[in-house]
Amino acid sequence: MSEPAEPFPSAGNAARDAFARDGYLILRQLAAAEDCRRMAAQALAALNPVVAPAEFEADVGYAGAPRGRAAAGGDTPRRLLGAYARDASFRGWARHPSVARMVRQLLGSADLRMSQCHHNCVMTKHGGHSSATLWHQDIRYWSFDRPELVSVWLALGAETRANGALWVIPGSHRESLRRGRFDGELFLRPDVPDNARLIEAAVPLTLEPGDALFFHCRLLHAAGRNDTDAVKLSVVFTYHDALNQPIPGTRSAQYPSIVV
Ligand SMILES: O=C(O)CCC(=O)C(=O)O
Repeated sequence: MSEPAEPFPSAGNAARDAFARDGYLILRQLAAAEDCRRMAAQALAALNPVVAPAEFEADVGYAGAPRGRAAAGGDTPRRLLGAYARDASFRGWARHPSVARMVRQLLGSADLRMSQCHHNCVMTKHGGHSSATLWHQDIRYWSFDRPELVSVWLALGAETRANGALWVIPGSHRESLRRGRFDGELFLRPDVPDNARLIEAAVPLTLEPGDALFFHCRLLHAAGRNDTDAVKLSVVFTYHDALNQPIPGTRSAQYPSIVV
């Protein structure tokens, strides 16, 4: 795994302050081009035929998703799961010193862990049959002592509004949101006026290959469909401090976290 082309920018107060204020931070060109190519090649090779474990468009239950695997587009792979176990290129990125150093600083962690239970995947958003992802916080289905986890989303190719890039609501990780603002699946209800006001502040994120987005597990985010012909590939891993433990018996505790 190569070191980034540019010396890693130290997460000084400015970066930490920006993350604390906005709930996310983008570091441009953090991953080397060669590492991105290796990960993309691995992901593409695992798409046809699909190498398990994977999640399909029919499984996600998002707005507009096909109703079953037999429906048109239902068997389109949406996520290649278990990325860490798939190839050394993913393991190298997950534990890359640049990633680890930044996440440690953002979480104030001296003993960092990577969850094998959440994200740990390659998002494979295909043109044609991809569904939109509504506004949500990742922590909604996660169970830890404290809602203090950071995910790192690495773009292996360009991410734009046309191919279904992420949108975020800056600062939303600091909002205290009552249960009634979310629907049964814990997506933000756009019909609630306070939510509509929040959503007005949303910004689209444009990423180039090698750009890494660090985001808080409470940050509200959403994403569009991929309306291009090319699959969009993004690698996502999630980190927590060793003292912020998954709750025993929950999905968050299904597999041990990896020491970073
Ligand atoms: O559809 C997307 O690209 C976003 C996925 C996402 O937000 C998630 O898995 O938490």
